[in-house]
Amino acid sequence: MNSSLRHDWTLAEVRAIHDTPILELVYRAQGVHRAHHPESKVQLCSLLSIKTGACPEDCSYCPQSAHYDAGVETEKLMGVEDVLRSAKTARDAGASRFCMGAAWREVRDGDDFDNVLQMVSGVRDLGMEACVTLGMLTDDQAVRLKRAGLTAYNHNLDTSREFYGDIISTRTYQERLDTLAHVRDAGITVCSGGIIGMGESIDDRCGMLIELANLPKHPESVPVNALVPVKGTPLGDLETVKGVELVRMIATARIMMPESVVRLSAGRSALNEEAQLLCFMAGANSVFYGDKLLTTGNPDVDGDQTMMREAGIEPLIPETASAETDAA
Ligand code: SAM
Ligand code: DTB
Ligand code: SF4
Repeated sequence: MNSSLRHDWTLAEVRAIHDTPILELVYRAQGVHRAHHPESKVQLCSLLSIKTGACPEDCSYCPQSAHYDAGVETEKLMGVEDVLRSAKTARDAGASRFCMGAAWREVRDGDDFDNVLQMVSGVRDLGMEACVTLGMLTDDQAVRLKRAGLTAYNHNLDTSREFYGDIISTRTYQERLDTLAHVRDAGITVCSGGIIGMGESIDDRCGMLIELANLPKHPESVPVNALVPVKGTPLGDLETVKGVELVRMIATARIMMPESVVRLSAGRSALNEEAQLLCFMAGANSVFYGDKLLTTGNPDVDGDQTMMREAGIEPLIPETASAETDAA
């Protein structure tokens, strides 16, 4: 473990970083970035909703919750072949990680989980990293996912411990942390981050980053989402966050967790190109790539390719993208 990585951040310290004048903050974050990551490279991750809607949880940001009517069509678990066809299309368009999301509260053993295991090994066989986000997980289920070849498990803390109850009442912060521990113990890399723009305070944003950085090991990837307000959800009428708020959050995450991949995630459609480039300057080195997130839109592939080409940004292809390198 790298002893220069810190796990003892305090709120006062993190607030001071977050609130630094923006040009100074971005300069500092870019310095940290260059010390730990190749410059001008951004990983392209594609996302697919493999099971959509009718979720029993009441997460107030989420259009897939059965508690609200956000007009999302419910769909049962997709077939393995269809998922792998979609993964191949994403790979051929340049993605190196394929992320599969299911609107489940938790994983249940049985046919559906067995099919997800087949999806994971099929994606790895295509030479891509495989990530899933399936809700809560037991230690045994995490081990089975690892055996199937899973690269990363996405499970977001979403906000601070203090604000969590204002957003979700059907599960606790501790349950989130327990699943992250099962993932870590199984030897799967951890993808965990959160959402800004849900009515939380700046201290809540910093508090969430502290929870992530003070875990025994930093998550290997940290998605920073801006709320996509969806009509019908309790947060559907909120305004989208300003680009500069994402820049501050990304820069602060980059400085606190120097080796992690920081993903500029949901909310990119509401940002112009310049704001996105400032996020990359602040240390974001991954995006969701493909016309759709789970149920909402994302910048289209052609536009992203043009933006990257004009900016001289190249795809970051991790060694773990190749199935052969991860036989252990
Ligand atoms: N059901 C699983 C869970 O909650 O962990 C996996 C799927 S869930 C949709 C994955 C993540 O999507 C959430 O943790 C949240 O961070 C993000 N998300 C959901 N709705 C969103 C929205 N409207 N805007 C931004 N992010 C959102
Ligand atoms: C993450 O942090 N963001 C992604 C992924 N992990 C699963 C999900 C974003 C969802 C945005 C709303 C939607 O499309 O339904
Ligand atoms: Fe369900 Fe996940 Fe959406 Fe919460 S965020 S309602 S658990 S799909």
